Amino acid sequence: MATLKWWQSGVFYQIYPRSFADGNGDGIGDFAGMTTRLDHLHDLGIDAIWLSPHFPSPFVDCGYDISDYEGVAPEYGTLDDFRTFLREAHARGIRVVLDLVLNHSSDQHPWFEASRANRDNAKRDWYVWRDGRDGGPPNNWLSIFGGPAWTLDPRTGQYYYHAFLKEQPDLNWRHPELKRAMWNAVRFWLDMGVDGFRLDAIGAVYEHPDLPPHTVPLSAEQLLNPMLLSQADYRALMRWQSLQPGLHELMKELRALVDQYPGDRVLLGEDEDVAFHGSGDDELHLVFNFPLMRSERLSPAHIRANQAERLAALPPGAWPCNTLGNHDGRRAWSRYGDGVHDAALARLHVALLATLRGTPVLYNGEEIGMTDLVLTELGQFRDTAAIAQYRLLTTVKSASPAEALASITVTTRDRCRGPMQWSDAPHAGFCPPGVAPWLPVNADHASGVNVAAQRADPDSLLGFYRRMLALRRATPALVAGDYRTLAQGHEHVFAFLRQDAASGQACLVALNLSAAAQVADTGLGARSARLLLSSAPGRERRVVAAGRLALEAHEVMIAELD
Ligand SMILES: [Ca+2]
Ligand SMILES: [Ca+2]
Repeated sequence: MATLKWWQSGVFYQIYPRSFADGNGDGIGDFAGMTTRLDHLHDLGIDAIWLSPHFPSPFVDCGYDISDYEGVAPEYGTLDDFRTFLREAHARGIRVVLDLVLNHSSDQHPWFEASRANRDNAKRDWYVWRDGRDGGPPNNWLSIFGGPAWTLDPRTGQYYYHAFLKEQPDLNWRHPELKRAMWNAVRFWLDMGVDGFRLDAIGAVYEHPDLPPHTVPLSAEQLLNPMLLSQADYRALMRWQSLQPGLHELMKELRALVDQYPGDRVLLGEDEDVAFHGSGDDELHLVFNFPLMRSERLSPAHIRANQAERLAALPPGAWPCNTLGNHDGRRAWSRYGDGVHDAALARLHVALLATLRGTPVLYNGEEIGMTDLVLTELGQFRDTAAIAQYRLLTTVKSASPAEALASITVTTRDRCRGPMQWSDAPHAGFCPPGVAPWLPVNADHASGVNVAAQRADPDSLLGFYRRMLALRRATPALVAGDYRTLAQGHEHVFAFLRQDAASGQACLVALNLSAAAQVADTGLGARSARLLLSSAPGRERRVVAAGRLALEAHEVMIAELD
């Protein structure tokens, strides 16, 4: 295990800063609040924080529209508050990884304000400007959030390109000055001591310079929201707007920059394409295994197929990275639950992430079983994309307000961005009583879904997360071991072996994803194993017959082979 880097052996935890902890009592999360809650993360047993964007932003796309790459959003505090947070995290052995949005800035970034001022401005070509055609936009490209990807700027009579919202103009990465300015921002944070970056939407960085139109025959209705298309249609639609030549060279360049710093700074890509590992170790260190998430239920067949495909696809030297939730999707509890056994399933989810080969990335609130936030009035929504979708539904598609509200309630990204639930106090202890939090707090904080209640109860989900992460930390086979599936054809039990050559340790992991007791033949014969962890209450047998596992309903069983 000694040869592994911290980002291989460690557990990552994503914080959505606006919703984590409010330190100054204005209803918005901030660095002062995050700093006071670092002990929770230390006790949880994580090794690194990935912070969603904390930069100054008009917040049109929830912070992913940045107006200063070297600053801190005033509502989150000051650079000094950031430095304090970083120092206190490091003092607890926790690394800090920032979000890096390369594709676009805010339209209120001074770079764009200069760029749009006139055609001769030195920063004109830091963005993607083109003349219109036949009285319309330069071509038929679409924004990933819906609508045309081009917006006319009357001041100079040209269109600018935006892969996302019109308030997020794309940066032109073919311009050397722009590149230099962004690399300076990267160095600014690395010099301060941050431990790396999670790269946002990297596939969109370059677009085809000749602007070939897309030729996907889709209905006007389908084109309203490209994010709802099938993977194949979406890829075809975005063929000239994503994954263009030059991207891997750019990643290599960024990697070389990061490698100039000591301490194994890390790059984690918001992309599932293993090509971003380069030859294995010359582009990004980690690339998310998003296909694992892409299932309504986490069945043994789905997980086995995912692992077989994923591990085979990684280039030599590349390290896997698994996650089940983030700031864009649904809460894992709600998404993969069945409405009946959700508490047991949540234990299986963290056990899966903590025992599969690769780096686990957790999402804040998962450890206490936070559920999807259900908003009931349009005025509560903060997700601009959802509000835009509501307008679209009620105008273009003639939906009633109630129908449109019902639709966006289940698709909005706000559902997983509710304030962290610290206690059963008003607003779950996120912000003071009498202050309105920026998004409503889920009512279930009053019935046990909070940190304080679960800290006091070793049998809580939080207690299980802590046991699971502590076991991972103490067990070389679970971190460094290779991976071999057992009981291959079992419909309900996902079982596998993690064997670490260096320590000689071998661990058996068995996850019963069904609500009934199961027996699984592992092919390990008469070997015995010593139980390290079980989620079944009162499991007394400390020795397990490794060849034939008897599992209780939804049991997580981890045992070390003798
Ligand atoms: Ca605040
Ligand atoms: Ca771009």
